[in-house]
Amino acid sequence: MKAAFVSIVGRPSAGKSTLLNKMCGYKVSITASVPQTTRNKIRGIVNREEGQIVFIDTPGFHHNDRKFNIMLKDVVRSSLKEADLVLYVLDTTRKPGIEEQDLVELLKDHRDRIIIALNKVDHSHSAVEEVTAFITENLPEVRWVQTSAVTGEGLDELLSGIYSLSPEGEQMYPDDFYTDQDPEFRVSEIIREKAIVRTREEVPHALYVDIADMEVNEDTLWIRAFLTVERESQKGILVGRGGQVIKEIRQAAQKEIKGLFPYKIHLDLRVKVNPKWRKHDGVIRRLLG
Ligand SMILES: Nc1nc2c(ncn2[C@@H]2O[C@H](COP(=O)(O)OP(=O)(O)OP(=O)(O)O)[C@@H](O)[C@H]2O)c(=O)[nH]1
Ligand SMILES: [Mg+2]
Repeated sequence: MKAAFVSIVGRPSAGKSTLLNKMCGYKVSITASVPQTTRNKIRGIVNREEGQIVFIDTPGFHHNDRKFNIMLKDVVRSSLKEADLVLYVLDTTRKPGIEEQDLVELLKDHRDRIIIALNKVDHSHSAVEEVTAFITENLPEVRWVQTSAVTGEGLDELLSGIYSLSPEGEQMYPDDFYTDQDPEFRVSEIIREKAIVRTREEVPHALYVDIADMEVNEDTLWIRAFLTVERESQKGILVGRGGQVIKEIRQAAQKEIKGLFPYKIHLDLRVKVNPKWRKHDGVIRRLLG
């Protein structure tokens, strides 16, 4: 049977996580319209008769000098080393820029084990011809498929292409696994997504989630979590007037978490300030896994 690790790389917001979720049939990776939503290597598993594909979603590759971004790039480089194949996702609603050039340079040496998704073809601003031309010029010989992670267009073809490039091997996870993330991590990601979509500008990037406690007592899963930001002003935004924003985040997260566990959910969610956490290697390493 076929068995492969496939690393999903691409510019922030290209649709890597949305594509992964659609291929797996489950939401394994959070998504949002702000760039750099994904911070960890997240595994999503596709099981078919032909074999098992383990996808590794990666943080978006970003052309920026801040420490966090440099470490994100390292994550992309290391997953190129670890994976059998690379799925390179391009957003066809944006012209290929300096980030694409950087990525193409990194990928050139892996030409025989790359497949490309030209994504968001459903979008009214999709300039698919232009982006296809960029690829045929810079990565000739590499197979590409036009996809929409929203409508599912092209995804069967993409998966078939991935299976055909995959080596033979032993299955790595049981048939019914669609991810390997531990419960605490999934809970923290759901909370983070709900906070990201309700805030803007610098707040989505300034926050991380700490799970202080998670335990089952009779029929209820008790979760105590902190949304951590860098500044008091950001804390104010997350709490909102009269606590409205944090309440909405908690309710939305609780609802989604409920779908994952056979328990009632009690989520105690608070906001905490940890100045400059993005400058501390320790916190960043822990977050990037
Ligand atoms: N119209 C359209 N929108 C898409 C498509 N794929 C993703 N999106 C949207 O694009 C935005 C970014 O999607 P993500 O899946 O979070 O992108 P990503 O590449 O994982 O981004 P990072 O984790 O930040 O690197 C979200 O608002 C998605 O809904 C698509 O095929 N068509
Ligand atoms: Mg993502």
